[in-house]
Amino acid sequence: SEASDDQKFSLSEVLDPFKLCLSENKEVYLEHYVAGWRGLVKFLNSLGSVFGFISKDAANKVHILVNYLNGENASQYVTVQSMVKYELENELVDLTKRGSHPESGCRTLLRLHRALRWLELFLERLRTGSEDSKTSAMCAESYNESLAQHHPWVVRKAAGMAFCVLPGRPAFLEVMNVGPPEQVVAMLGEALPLISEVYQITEDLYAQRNLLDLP
Ligand code: 1PW
Repeated sequence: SEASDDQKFSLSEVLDPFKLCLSENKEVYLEHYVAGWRGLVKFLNSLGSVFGFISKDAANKVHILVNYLNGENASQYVTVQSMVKYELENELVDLTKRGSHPESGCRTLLRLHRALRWLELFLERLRTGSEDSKTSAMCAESYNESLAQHHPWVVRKAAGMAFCVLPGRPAFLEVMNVGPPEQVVAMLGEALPLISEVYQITEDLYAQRNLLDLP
């Protein structure tokens, strides 16, 4: 709700949902995936207005997926696996060029999936970095290794400018609102393997189905 969005962000709002993402047979629950992204959007908003254009796009995509989760075909959208199966079998995905399904669950999730890799790389750098390491550089490096490859020049430029104003590591860890730095590092160490697994399972699924380049 809007009211809870005003409250202070805590890193657990991102990490807890990703911890709940995997079912027993390693399927990815869309509900928790989307909840993790909701937390992330809130986090990006707390970093200030320069992150607005970044969080706005992520928020739009979250919104699209929430509509599927609550829509008339909700039962098809329980896991990423069931979503992919359902949308492909019913020809609800534009496979080669944009057409009548510009907001399919598959292509929408793919954008968040690519961005999740950025997050994973960035949080790993944050976890292992020293007190004086530059978050702006860590953020830019992670971005260049992942999401940047999918962005046109103008977006890369704008993202680079946003990274520049990130606070130093101590202040950054404080914004995460978990406690002392050691505690943030411990929390990241616990959650990152799970984020990484969710990422890899989604990546394998999309690769198998030849969906990694959806327009
Ligand atoms: C501090 C750590 C930050 C990690 C969070 C990652 C947030 C990712 C959001 C990036 C959005 C950049 C601007 C939007 C670009 C869109 O064109 C692009 N969206 C994404 C998520 O890459 C592609 O979506 P589109 O245009 O094909 O609908």
